[in-house]
Amino acid sequence: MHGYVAGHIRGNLNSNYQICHRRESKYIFRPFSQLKTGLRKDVAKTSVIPFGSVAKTIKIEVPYLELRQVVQFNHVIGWASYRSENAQSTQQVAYERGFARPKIPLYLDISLLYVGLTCQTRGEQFRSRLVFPAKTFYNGCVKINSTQFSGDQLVSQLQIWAMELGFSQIGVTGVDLSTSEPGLIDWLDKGFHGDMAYMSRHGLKRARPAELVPGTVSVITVRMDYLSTPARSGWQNVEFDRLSKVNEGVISVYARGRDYHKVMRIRLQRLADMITQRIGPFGYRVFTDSAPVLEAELAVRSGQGWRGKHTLVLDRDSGSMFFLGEIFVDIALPTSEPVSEHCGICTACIGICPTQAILAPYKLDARRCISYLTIEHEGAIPVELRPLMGNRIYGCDDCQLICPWNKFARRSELPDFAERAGMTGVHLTTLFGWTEAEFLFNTQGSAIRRIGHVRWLRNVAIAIGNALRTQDDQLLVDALLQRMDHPNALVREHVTWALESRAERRGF
Ligand code: B12
Ligand code: SF4
Ligand code: SF4
Repeated sequence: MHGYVAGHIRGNLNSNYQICHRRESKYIFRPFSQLKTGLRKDVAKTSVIPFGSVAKTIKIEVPYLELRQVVQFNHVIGWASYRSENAQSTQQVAYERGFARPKIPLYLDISLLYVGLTCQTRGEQFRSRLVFPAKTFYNGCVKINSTQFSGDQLVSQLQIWAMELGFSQIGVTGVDLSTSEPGLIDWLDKGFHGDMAYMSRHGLKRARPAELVPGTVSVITVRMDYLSTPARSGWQNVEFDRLSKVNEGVISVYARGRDYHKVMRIRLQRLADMITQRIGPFGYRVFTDSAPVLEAELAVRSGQGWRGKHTLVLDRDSGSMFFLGEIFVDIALPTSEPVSEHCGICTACIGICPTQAILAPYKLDARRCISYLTIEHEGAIPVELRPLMGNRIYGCDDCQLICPWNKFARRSELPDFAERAGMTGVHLTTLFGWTEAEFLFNTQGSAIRRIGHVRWLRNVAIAIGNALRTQDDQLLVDALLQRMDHPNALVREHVTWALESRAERRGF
C-alpha cells in the first residue's frame, strides 16, 4: 500500500502522515485507541489490515479527515482496484465521469461494516462507504449515529420492514451482471424487442447497475405478490375458464387492480426512508419496471427465485405471480444466496403459449407475445397472430397459468391489488362501447390506462373478430359497425378485419 494522508482530525488529533509501501497505516486508525467512542477495552488496537484486505489500494489520498461520532472521511481515493465483482463498476464510473483515475466505492467482506464516507471529486459527489470491520475487532458491531447494527442485522431488519410494507421477500445482490450481457445483446440483435425502443436505447447500461447509478455497490431486490383472487387450489382453472368465454374480454391478472408501478414505488421509497432513519443518509434509487434494469437477473442472483423457461422468475413457495422491484444502494450489504432451479424436464409454458412466442427455453420473442402485442406494440397487430389471441385484450397469463408451481401462488394482502369492478366477466360489446372519456375513467389508477383508447379498441376489435369466428352474434357485429367510422385508421382497419372474420367462419 502506498498512500498519502494530509488530514485534520478533530478531537485532539492532527495527522499528516505518509503511508509508505508495506508500512501499515496504523496512523489512520490510531485515533480509535484514543477515542472515547464507547468501544470496549477489549477492542484490539486497530490497523489498516481489514481495509487493505479488500481494497487493493495502490494509492490513497486523504486530504481531510474529520472525526465525528465514530469516524467520517471526506477524501479522494486514488487509483485502486478491488474485489473483482466491483471492478466493472469501478471502470464504468471512472469512464462515465471522465476521471483520469477510477474513483471507487470501498467494498469489504460481508462480515465487515462501514461508516459514512463521502468522496468528493471534481465538485461531484460520489458517495460511497468506508467499511470498518465488525467481527474482526469491534465485537461484531459498529456504532453509527448512536445506533448499533451489523450488515446481517440490517438485512434481517429489512426483511421485517419489507413484510410490513407488503413485500413478500427481499434479497441482496452485487452489481456484476456481466454474464447476462451476452444474452441481452443477443436478444436485442435478434430484434426480439420489436418496437420497444426503450429496451435498446440504453444499451448495456441495463446490465450495469453501477453505470446507471454511479456509486451503486449493492442492490436490494424485492418481490410483491399480486394475485387478488383467493389463492385456493384451482385459481388457475378459473382463469382458464375465462379464456373459453369468447364474448368476454380477458384482462391479465396483474392489471386488474391498481397500477403496480405506483404501489411498488411508494413502498420502495418508504423502505429506503426506513433504512435512512436507521443508518443515516445514504445514496440510493428505487426502481420497478421504470428504468433500464435487468430486474429478473437481479432477482435471481439475490435468491428471489429461478428463471422459468418462460423467462419469468418463480419460486417454489410463491410461483411467479409477483412483481419485482429494486433499491440500488451505495452501501455494501451481505448478499443473499440464489436458489436452485426446479423446472426440471417440464416445458408446459412453452407448449401452451398461444402464439409460440417462447421459441426455446429462456428465449422469448416479444414480437409474438400477446402481452407485447396488446400492451407495448403501437401499430397494427400482425394479421397472422390475431386469431391466436382469442379474447385476451390486455396482457396474457397462459404461460403462468399452466405452470405447476403457480399452485402455490400467494394471494396479495394489499387492497391495491384487489380486483376492480369491471375487470373480469365483462361483455366485449360493453368494453368496445367505452368512449375515450369512459375508458379514461374506468382505467383510472390502472396500468391499462397507459395504452390509450385507440389501442384498447384495437385489442377489443380483435377479440370480437375471434368471437365471431366461433359464433354468429349480431350484438358483436353491431358493435363493430358502430366503430366503422372511427377517426383513427388503426381502429377502422381492425374493425374491418373483425367483420371479415365472420366470412372465414362461414368458409367463404
Ligand atoms: C420488456 C419486458 C416485457 C416484454 C418482453 C418479456 C421478456 N421476457 O423479455 C413483454 C412485453 C413481452 C413482457 C411480458 C410480460 N411481462 Co414483462 N417485462 C419486461 C421488462 C421491462 C424487461 C425484461 C427484459 O429485460 N427483457 C430483455 C431480455 C434480454 O431479457 P430476458 O428474457 O430476461 O433475457 C435473458 C434470458 O434470455 C437470459 N438467458 C439466455 N439464455 C439463458 C439460458 C438460461 C438457462 C437462463 C437461466 C437464462 C438465459 O439471458 C438474457 C439476459 O439476461 C421487465 C422489467 C425489467 N425492467 O426488467 C418486465 C417484467 C419481466 N415483466 C413482468 C411481467 C409480470 C410480465 C407479464 C407476466 C405480464 C403479463 N401478464 O402480460 C408478461 C410475461 C411474458 C413472459 N413470458 O415473459 C415482470 C416479471 C415478474 C416475474 N415474476 O418475473 C417484470 C420483471 C416487471 C416487474 N417489475 O415485475 N414483458
Ligand atoms: S411451466 Fe414448467 S418449464 Fe415453465 S416455468 Fe413452470 S415449471 Fe418451468
Ligand atoms: S404471456 Fe402469453 S403470449 Fe406471452 S409468452 Fe406467455 S403464454 Fe406466450
